[in-house]
Amino acid sequence: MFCFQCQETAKNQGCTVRGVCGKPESTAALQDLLIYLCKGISVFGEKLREKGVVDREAGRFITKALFVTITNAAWDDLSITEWIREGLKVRDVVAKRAGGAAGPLPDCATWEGTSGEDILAKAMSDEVRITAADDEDVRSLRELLIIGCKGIAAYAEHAEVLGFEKDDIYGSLMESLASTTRDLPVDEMVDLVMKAGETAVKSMALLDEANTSTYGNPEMTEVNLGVRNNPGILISGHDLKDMEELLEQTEGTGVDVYTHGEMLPANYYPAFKKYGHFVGNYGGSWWHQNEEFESFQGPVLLTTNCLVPVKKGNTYLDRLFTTGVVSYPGARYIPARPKGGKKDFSSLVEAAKKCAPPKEIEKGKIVGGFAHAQVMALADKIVEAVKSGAIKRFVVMAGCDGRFNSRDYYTEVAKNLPKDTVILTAGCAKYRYNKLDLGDIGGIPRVLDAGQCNDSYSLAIIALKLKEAFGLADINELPISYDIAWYEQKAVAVLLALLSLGVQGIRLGPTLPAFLSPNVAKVLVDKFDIKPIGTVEGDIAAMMAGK
Ligand code: SF4
Ligand code: SF3
Repeated sequence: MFCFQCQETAKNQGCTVRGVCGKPESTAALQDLLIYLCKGISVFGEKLREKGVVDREAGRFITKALFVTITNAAWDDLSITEWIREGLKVRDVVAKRAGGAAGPLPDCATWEGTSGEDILAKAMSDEVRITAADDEDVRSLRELLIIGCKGIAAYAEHAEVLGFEKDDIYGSLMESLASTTRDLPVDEMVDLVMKAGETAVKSMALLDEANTSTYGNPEMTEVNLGVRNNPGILISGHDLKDMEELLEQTEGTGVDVYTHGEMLPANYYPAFKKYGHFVGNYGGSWWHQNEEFESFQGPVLLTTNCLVPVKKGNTYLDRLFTTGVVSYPGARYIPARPKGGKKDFSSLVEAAKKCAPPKEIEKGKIVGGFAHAQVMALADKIVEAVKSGAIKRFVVMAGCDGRFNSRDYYTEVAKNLPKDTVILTAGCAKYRYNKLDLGDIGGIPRVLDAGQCNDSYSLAIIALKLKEAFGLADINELPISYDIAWYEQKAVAVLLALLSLGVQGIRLGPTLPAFLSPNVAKVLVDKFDIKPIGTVEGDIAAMMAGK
């Protein structure tokens, strides 16, 4: 196997035996094959696009399939094999629509396999992997593009679930994937990566529109961290449609609902806040789940990443449920909603009724809900605070959390930033500092949480609106620094989106991605002044000096 898609990859080079995340070789190989197949579908999708047609079914399949390959989502080889079988059918349909082959086709567009053995044998062959390209810069640019596409796909999939789709997002995913089957000049590959940044902005904007028009604008909210004395269901991941249906189906059953990890921002939406049995948030970011799912004592539902392997000795596997792109051997899977219908979460409710209430692990409240509409409602106050000097600087610290101690950096930056700074955050990176008491500036909390990682879009909108409010020509003239933490592939899409919006000088940590070859890293440094994080003191001093 070879996988270097996340920040925790072995030796910051690549996982070759088993993932640091726990991903076994067969799972990694099947995920590679699923991507390979998406490239094959895209080859035909491109032929259709030349005729001015975007195949929506193919677009939908590709968004889901790429999402399946995101870190910490799909762990069940049987389930990934089913996705591959489904992909082969989708490819056949698109190939027919495209009028079959004109000219030679790459292997990803033609190979066939039906039995589990055929599929696994193909998955284990080297040709399906990114390492099939010898040149490290080619490999790096292709991987950067595919990884960016995974993040775009995840956000596009969430929007699609809510009925929001754009052909140009699907088209751009197919263009990107098909491009990796051809030998292209480096400049063209760099252009495709930049274009993926634009598509990332579009997909986050679309998801923002989908979320806010369906559930209302997130609003400033105090989220309860304690527990009540009823059985509960814990919901994690990013899928708000699952949240909606779970809340509906648990109402009046005597079962409470709590969020975990990246589902915390569900607490900020008016459509969810109205439920009396929606108690609050339980625990921290994804990598604490082995302890926190254990002490929760009730059913746990993973709607998307991050699900990590259940530690030996833990007892929650028989109350672990997955849905959507998530799968785990031994966990119960909630099937997709039938057309026009809803998912059926009754098995979770029944399981919850037999469980003890959650054990309390903390008390108190945290504040969040500062997506663009809420921040703009406070705009006068914020602009005034900047003009008077009460707020000297904003530091965007969005992104992911992760297991490594090196991420203490972000806690220390938050603690040591001068008191006249405000942290803008989104994504599970926030758990490194969202429970610290950092105070407020004239009633404006010093940590403004916009929501999930995709709500980094809100932070970009806020920056663009502040640029207008201050009458500046360039977003980089604002008193804003970017100190971004990444772990999985959505954060890469967010990064490409920020670059496409013209943001310069982003600090990225805790390490630069292993999939950036020295030459590709140099392009990003020269073009966008991206830099790795340094020391806490050094970085704070540099950021406060506008560097
Ligand atoms: Fe390694 Fe990360 Fe890939 Fe898991 S997802 S195999 S930790 S690079
Ligand atoms: Fe976190 Fe997995 Fe990336 Fe949506 S839940 S940010 S790591």
